[in-house]
Formats: sequence, C-alpha cells, structure tokens
Amino acid sequence: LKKVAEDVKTNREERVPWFPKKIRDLDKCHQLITKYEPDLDHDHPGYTDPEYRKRRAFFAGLAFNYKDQAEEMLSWREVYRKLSSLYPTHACKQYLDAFQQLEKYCGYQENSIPQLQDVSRFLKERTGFQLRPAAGLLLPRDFLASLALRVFPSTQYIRHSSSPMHSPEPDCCHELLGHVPMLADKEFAQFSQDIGLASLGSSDVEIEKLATLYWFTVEFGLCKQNGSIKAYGAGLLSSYGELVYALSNKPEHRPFDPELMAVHPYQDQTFQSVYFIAENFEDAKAKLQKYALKIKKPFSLHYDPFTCSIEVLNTP
Ligand code: TIH
Ligand code: FE2
Repeated sequence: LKKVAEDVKTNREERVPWFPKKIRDLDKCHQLITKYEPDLDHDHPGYTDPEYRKRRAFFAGLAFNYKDQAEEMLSWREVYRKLSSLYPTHACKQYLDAFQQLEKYCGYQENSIPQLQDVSRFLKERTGFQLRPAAGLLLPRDFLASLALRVFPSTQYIRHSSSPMHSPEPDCCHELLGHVPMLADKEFAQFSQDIGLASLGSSDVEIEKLATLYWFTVEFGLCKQNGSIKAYGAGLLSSYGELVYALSNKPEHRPFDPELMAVHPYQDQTFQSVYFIAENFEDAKAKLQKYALKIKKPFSLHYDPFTCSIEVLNTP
C-alpha cells in the first residue's frame, strides 16, 4: 500500500495521504481501532466471557476472509490466464477436450474459482470420479487408496501470490487446472484407479514404488501425440514454468517403463530432470496392469462399479 496517492498531483508537491477510489480499494482500509475490543478493553462487558470473545473472533475472521478472497482471486486469474495460453500447444488432446467442456459447463473462467462441489458433480457424470476435500497432503498409502475408489483428494487453499507460476506443493490451482481435466477422460481415469487398486494391501516398499510411478505419470507424465510430445501430468499442467521446461530440449526424455519409473529418484522442490514419455494411454494402461500383476498379494480385488466398493476375493 503506497502511503501517498500517486495520481493526485499538487502544485507544491505536497504529500497527499492515499485514499480509496473503488470499492475493492476498501480491502486496504482494514485497520481497526482496538481500544473497544472485548479482547483488549478490560471494561468491555464481554471481557471476562471467553465464549463471547471466541464468537467475536469468529466474526472478525469472516470479515478478514472477505479481503483475502479478493487477493486469492487475483492469483487464480493470473495462473488461469498464463496457463490457458499455453495449453493449445503444450497439453494433450484429452486435456484440451475436457478443458473446453469445463469452460462451457462447469464455470471454468479467469474471474472465478470453480467450486469443488460443481466440479465433483461434473467429473462424476463423465468418469465416476469425485473430489473430496483434503486438509493437506495425504500419506501415499491413503492417497492411493482413495484413487482405488475413484475419489480424488483435493486441497482447497491457493498457492502463495509471490509465486504463481510454480508451487512446491499442490494447491487448488493444481487440482483444478492440473488434475480435473484429465480425470474427465475415461481412459486416464481408469489408469488412475488402476494405480490405486494396485496399492491396496501392498507392502510399504510397494507403496513407495507405486507413489513414484504415480509421480512420473499422473503428476509429470508426457505422451506422444501426432508426432509431437504433449503433457498430461497435472504437476506440469498447473505450472507455467515447468510446462515450458518439460517440453523443451533441456530435460531428459525417456520411454515409458513402469519398472524403471517406479524406482527413479524424484524431488519435489524444483523441476524434474527426467520425464517419461508414454506412447498413448492404452499402452500406458497395459504396461501398468502388467506391473501391478507382479505385486504379490494373498487375495485378489474386484471393484464393483454399482456399489462403488472393493470386493476381496480368495481371502486366506
Ligand atoms: N508444481 C506444481 C504447480 O506449480 O502447480 C504443484 C505440484 C504438483 C505435484 C507436486 S507439487
Ligand atoms: Fe497432484
């Protein structure tokens, strides 16, 4: 907040205090006089009433939240604008198809952040996937188990406004712009669920490998399409910086091979140094199935789409 109004010119270069000109400028007019607050004023009738003070803090939170939402909207708009200008050249066909649908039917646009419930309903109709709010990052075992049931855990907060083009952790831009469009594709949805099903009842070592496989596919996967390479990984599709980088000639590109991908070291603080390229989703699915069959379990699993539940067969 500039303390001096920039566009008020005075003859004698007097310093004019800043003042608001639009309603949204009132977000910057938020300083409170605290001397009557029940928390600070010993004479306040509610000073000794902790319940009352808690309630007041709750309402104060709502009022501040109103301002925070405006700031979040600015981040969303910037991310949305920049990324959607890249998609036509960088995203795979399945992504582009779904993104168009989301803009048409699901409120995807630069001026508002889509609501989890609307998006979840949209996905449910397309592929049976649904979104479920998650307070933060889940343990790999829990995250993968959700996928087995066609449930995608989603964060609700937004990335820090100082770094709109890359976030070191998932945020709602990542979920909405990275994951959701791909989860609207039937084949990709099946691929995602298959990783989840493979994880159920697996050992810690196998879970670690599946999480790594997930990382190099669902998060950072590339695929061939009409003679060129496109992105389908959500971590790429939600990060302007890494999306450009991944498709440049700087990183290494290797062929899709689950056995190798599952043990390839990865890091989550900056761009990947290696990306794996799928021939197509059918091939990726087949190779994943083959990989999953090698994970030894004393039972087999069946997903019942009518009841949306897992059936365990041949229990020992
Ligand atoms: N780097 C991604 C982004 O900027 O949107 C977020 C992440 C995806 C996976 C791990 S971190
Ligand atoms: Fe993700």
